[in-house]
Amino acid sequence: MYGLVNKAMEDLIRSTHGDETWALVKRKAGVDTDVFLTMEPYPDSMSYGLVAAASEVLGRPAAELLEALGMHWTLYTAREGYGDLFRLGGATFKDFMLNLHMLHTRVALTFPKLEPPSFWCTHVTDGSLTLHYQSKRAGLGPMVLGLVKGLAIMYNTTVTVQPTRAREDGADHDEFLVTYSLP
Ligand code: 1MF
Repeated sequence: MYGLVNKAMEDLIRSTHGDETWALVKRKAGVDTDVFLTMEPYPDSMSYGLVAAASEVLGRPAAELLEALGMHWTLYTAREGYGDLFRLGGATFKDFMLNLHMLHTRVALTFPKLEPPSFWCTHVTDGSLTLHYQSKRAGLGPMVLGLVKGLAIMYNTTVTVQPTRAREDGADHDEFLVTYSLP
């Protein structure tokens, strides 16, 4: 994954637990990269390793950290200069959900090493939708939960999100029931 993902994780852990803890996490994960480069692709195993190490160091389940990382991602990327992406994504939370796939297709055109997941929506009403998420990467469902919650904050919308089908339970892909109150 692009260095931007590891940087978001670094920013989250350093801001909540400090520089020392982050140094420990990196050491435990066997990562000796000093500075992650935003535009450089890194092996997925490095990001998974960092999450596993953080889980050990902080004594919190990996799923909880992934959710926190997802929430942080929207705020972090918006702050780090990808705000245009969010403007492109739509004026409301619901529009953004509907545009998620287009957005990744757009980013992937410019950054050929991006391996974007697929997102699509069904059962779309004024107050709810089913979000479908399919990825070549396993185990990142909890991150998607956090991503949706982060977007809710960004769009100042009250949102609930519940996993309804999971790949780890044998489903073909992950599904979430998302409800929202229009701002
Ligand atoms: O393959 C990748 O490197 C990759 C990196 C980030 C693929 C996807 C993403 C974004 N995605 C992270 C979870 C991935 C889960 C999976 O692979 O199964 C979050 C997607 C998302 C979901 C809900 C709401 C918003 C979301 O993201 C918006 C977004 C998407 C992509 C970027 C920023 C915001 C992005 C921008 C530049 C990137 C990488 C991602 O990398 C750069 C940066 C500078 C120069 C070149 C590339």
